[in-house]
Amino acid sequence: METVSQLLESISDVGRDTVRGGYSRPVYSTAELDLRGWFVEQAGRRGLEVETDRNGIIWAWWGAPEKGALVTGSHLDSVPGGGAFDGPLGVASALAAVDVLRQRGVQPNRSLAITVFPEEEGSRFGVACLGSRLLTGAIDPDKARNLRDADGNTFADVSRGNALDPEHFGRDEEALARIGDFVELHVEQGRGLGEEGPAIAVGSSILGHGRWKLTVSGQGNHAGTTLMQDRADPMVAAAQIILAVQKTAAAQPDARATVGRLEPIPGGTNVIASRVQLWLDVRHPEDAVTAALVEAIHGKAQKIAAFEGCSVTLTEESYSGTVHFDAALQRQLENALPGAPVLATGAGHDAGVLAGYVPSGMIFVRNPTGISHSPEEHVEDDDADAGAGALADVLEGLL
Ligand code: HGY
Ligand code: MN
Ligand code: MN
Ligand code: MN
Repeated sequence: METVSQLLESISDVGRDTVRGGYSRPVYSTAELDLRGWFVEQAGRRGLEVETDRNGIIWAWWGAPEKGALVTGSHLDSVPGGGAFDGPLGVASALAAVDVLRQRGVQPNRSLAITVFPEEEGSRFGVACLGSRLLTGAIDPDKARNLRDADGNTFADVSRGNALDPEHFGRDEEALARIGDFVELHVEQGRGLGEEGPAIAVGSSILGHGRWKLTVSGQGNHAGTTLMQDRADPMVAAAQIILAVQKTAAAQPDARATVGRLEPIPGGTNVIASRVQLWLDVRHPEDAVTAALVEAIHGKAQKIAAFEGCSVTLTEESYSGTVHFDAALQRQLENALPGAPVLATGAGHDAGVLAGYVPSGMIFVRNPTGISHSPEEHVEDDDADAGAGALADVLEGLL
């Protein structure tokens, strides 16, 4: 029986990013497809029946596919330069938990499925939790089909290239009915679990979060022939906007706002950009406050752009309101894990999308660095195994 660490070790060379460090495993990239292949092979070794649904979600069944099953899973795609655990820890722990349950001689009263959701990070097509949003109908299939990656490929075309028919994307009543309860194990991505004390926590809520794109348009020109006073440089406006984002969020308790991605166009060293795209990630427990923050940022951006002789547009890419997990299921998780702290998370998850449709819950495993979406994300071997044991305890109580 392999430990979680051994399972993760077996994929530790897949999708390494030698430029950024860490891992870059965009959905349907060679790396993520290799991880999908690894999962299918691991599931096959355990005699789990594997199928991929019309939205690209992989289901590995212990027992016949049926309504009201117990489902656990996570994702295999990553952010650019991400850590080894965000996503794969939940999938590897689910495989290890099946081994533990079988070793305990557990005879399930209902089928158990392990799921792998595509595009949880939204790193390639821009919308996070794209697979679970399609499954639940939380995103319009047409919008999903037309999402484009940085190379201009549509999600429809890339999905078609992976044996899916994008015309079948959308809410899947039959698949949703199969989820009686959903539990996701995930690496803790903040400092919620310190070095001392319990290594496992139970999730209670997910902070509301959204993504917006700001496009600042100026006058593209030559870096050498354009006098400073004659410029309308969108990069100069963008720099001030990023500062305004930080100041606006820092002044609002519990708010978080980030510009993690910025693209000058055309992006030449000796070229004054004609426009700059910035992607904004704003989060707060209250949806109305998030909306007010975005409005304030947009207003400041318009003033800054005008001062620099530029203009700015803002478009919403995706939004998920604050989610509280199913109270009864959360209590069952707490009963199965006596002494485990209860943690609200600032990170989005497929469990958060599903929480709006089926009983959904999460458990978190200690990350001693408290850093995530970075190569520094870490889980100690013992804690990883404790996580699989905790997941087995939780699942046993629900089977
Ligand atoms: O962005 C998030 O919170 C998650 O990691 N997708
Ligand atoms: Mn993540
Ligand atoms: Mn994740
Ligand atoms: Mn020239």
